[in-house]
Amino acid sequence: MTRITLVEGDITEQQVDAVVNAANSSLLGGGGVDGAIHRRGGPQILEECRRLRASHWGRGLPTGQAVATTAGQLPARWVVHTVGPVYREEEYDERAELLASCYRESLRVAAELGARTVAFPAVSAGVYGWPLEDAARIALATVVAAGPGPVGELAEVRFVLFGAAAYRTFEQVWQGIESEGREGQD
Ligand code: AR6
Repeated sequence: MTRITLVEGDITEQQVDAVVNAANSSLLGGGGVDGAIHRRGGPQILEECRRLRASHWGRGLPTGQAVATTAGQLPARWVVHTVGPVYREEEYDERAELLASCYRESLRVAAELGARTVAFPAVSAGVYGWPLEDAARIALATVVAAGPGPVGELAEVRFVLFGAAAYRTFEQVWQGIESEGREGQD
């Protein structure tokens, strides 16, 4: 069974096998989580990202996909870079599917590497403008639905929320999902 946990904190400090980066298609860095990961992880991560751009991902990593590099000097072993969609109400369905894909693909890549513990930020919920509560619902529901496939081999999927408000939002959404699950069993 995979444990799903929520913590308030900084993803760059997590003692897990893989941390997920909310990157952009260029894979060459940015602000938010991406900036923090490259800053704390050091230049090795960017070197590997450049190699990915020079080889398989010449046109950049498409939205909804995921790819791994070293985690450099972070406590983790790997960074799994994924590209979330920019929020756009008019194209909600397609983009929500891409956001779900970020979680599924990141879990698949992490499981393939042999990771047992994975930490996620709230992908797309910062610069990319996705409303936090909805981002939380998609994130949690997708990870729950992904088991017992790739997630079955993972001991823990941890959501690392930046700030008390983000943590509370995830916690409320998670309680809702858990109580629906319990009702479903009755
Ligand atoms: N640890 C955990 N969560 C964090 C941290 C951290 N150190 N820093 C920010 N957050 P964002 P996006 C939260 O903007 O919306 C970058 O420039 C933040 O409060 O990092 O997917 C990339 O290069 C928010 O809840 O990612 C892309 O261009 C969540 O992480 C673009 O931003 C995601 O915010 C991606 O935008």
